[in-house]
Amino acid sequence: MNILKNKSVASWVNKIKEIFDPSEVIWLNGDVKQIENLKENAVKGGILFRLNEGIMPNCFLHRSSINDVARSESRTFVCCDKHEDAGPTNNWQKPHEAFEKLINISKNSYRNRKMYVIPFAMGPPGSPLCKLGIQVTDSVYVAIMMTIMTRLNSQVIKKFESLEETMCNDLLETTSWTRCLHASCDNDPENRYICHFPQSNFIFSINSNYGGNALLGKKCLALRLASVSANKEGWLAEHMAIVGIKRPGKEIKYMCACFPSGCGKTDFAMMKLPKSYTERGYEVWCVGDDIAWLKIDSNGRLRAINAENGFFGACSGINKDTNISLAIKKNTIFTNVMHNLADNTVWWDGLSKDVPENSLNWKGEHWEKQLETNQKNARFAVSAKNYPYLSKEFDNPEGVVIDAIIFGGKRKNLMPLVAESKDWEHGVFMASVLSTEITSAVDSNVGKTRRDPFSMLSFCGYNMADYFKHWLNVGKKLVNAPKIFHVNWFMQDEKDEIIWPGFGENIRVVDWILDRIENNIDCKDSLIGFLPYEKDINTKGMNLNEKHLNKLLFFDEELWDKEKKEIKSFYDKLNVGIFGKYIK
Ligand code: SAT
Ligand code: MN
Repeated sequence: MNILKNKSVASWVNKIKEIFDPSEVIWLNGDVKQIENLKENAVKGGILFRLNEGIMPNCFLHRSSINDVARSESRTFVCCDKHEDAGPTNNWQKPHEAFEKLINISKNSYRNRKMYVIPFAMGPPGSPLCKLGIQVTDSVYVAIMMTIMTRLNSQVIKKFESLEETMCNDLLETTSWTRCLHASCDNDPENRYICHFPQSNFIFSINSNYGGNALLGKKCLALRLASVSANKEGWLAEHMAIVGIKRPGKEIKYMCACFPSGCGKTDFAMMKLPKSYTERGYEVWCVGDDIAWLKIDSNGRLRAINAENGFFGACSGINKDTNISLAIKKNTIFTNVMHNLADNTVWWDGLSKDVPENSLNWKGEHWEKQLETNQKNARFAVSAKNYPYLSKEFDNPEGVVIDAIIFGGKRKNLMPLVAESKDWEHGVFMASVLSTEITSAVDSNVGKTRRDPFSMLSFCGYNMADYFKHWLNVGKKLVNAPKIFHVNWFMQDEKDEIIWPGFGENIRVVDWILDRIENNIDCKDSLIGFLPYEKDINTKGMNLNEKHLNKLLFFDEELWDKEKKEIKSFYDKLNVGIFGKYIK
């Protein structure tokens, strides 16, 4: 096998080598031994710490630079010829100007460093939606994380070989595979840029090694660039989990779930059912937790694949009673968690009641009780295959048929526990105004709502108003379109306490959704969509009184009148000229 048979790959990598001047070039091929070597070298270089082999086999801890702990939205750009193509929700720069600026900052920055070349696929290699990319980076941490989060194996390399490609002469020329150029530089936030060039199928990211800024197959390729292609080609690249639900005596039904961050998307994807449900034979299978690519099949049905190969999740709140904890017992890279020196393991908020006494915080300093912050955006990265309840359809190149799409935000009132959209268009409208209440005490906007359409505000690579239209167009082509639902797990009572317990108990709402899909039950009509009758939500074994249930299933039209005003001004900012009938 020789990937260099592909002329565009060979010429591009050569050019990058000339400009960045590394001491050595290392081609990754997915070989287990090679990855072990990389980890070993990272340990020697102090980039990774090997954790307790007996308790957490093949697990490592990494600490980031202290100013490189999150996605940098203000430094993220869509670089296309016309500003209006990026739309009002994206930062924009002219492609040549951005490219020159980044090259000037980063050229020669691989000097005395190794350059890792990572050929990867997003989506199963046999899938019609599969996309190929090559990431080049000087960070061994980023290279190792890429081997977890993307598909990297001999099948992928064969696909590169079989492409008939010519030389890549100009670095802004387009190629059929995505060029992902990453340089750590000196992690300087003032010179940090994450630039997307949709016309060139190219991503250029410098001065950050953080997940979404540096693992360029993820948000950059699989959402921002892919959403642009999807708009042109008639499919969907979405910020959604994919979950299969098995009910007793029935086939597994698959649904997509779309919740803005902090609303429990990963918990939903890896839902742990209450005992009363598992005893009756209910099962939940995870296909994906973050990014879904959806395509209309030859029968006019929507099918979804998970674009990724692993999970890059937040650790906070994970404890031994969650299903997620089963995925991260081995083969996991932890970033910015606490290091428990007593047994060389890791710790984060919520893992157990007390912070371990003898431990280092995320910066590697000895933890002292008076220090509040001990971890920073603590994360895990692990291959999907590590999760015991991964769906057997995970590698299915055709994907799974989607019967429902569930959108949900965090609202203390207004939005009922669950509402079924009246039709596709109404569902798209509801998703376009998806919103969460800002609860973080550090944010000066506390109490206000943040609108995050389709939870894609940070990830749609083109004009958001065109994105809504694209969703409407896809709906027109579907036969038996998935039903669209809106959920709200966060409604509060008069004492400001959240009424619904959430987590595994959400199966009770999913049950109603499946009953609606199967036409088993009736519903109430309302302005916001079809609502459940109280009797159709199973509350057996729950501590929920009738008053609370009524509140959860009630739609307040007075509040909605106020909301409509907000939506109008939001649409004005986005230049959305459709959906007028819903906000009259
Ligand atoms: O880095 S990711 O974008 O994958 C996760 C996050 O920070 O939201
Ligand atoms: Mn995400």
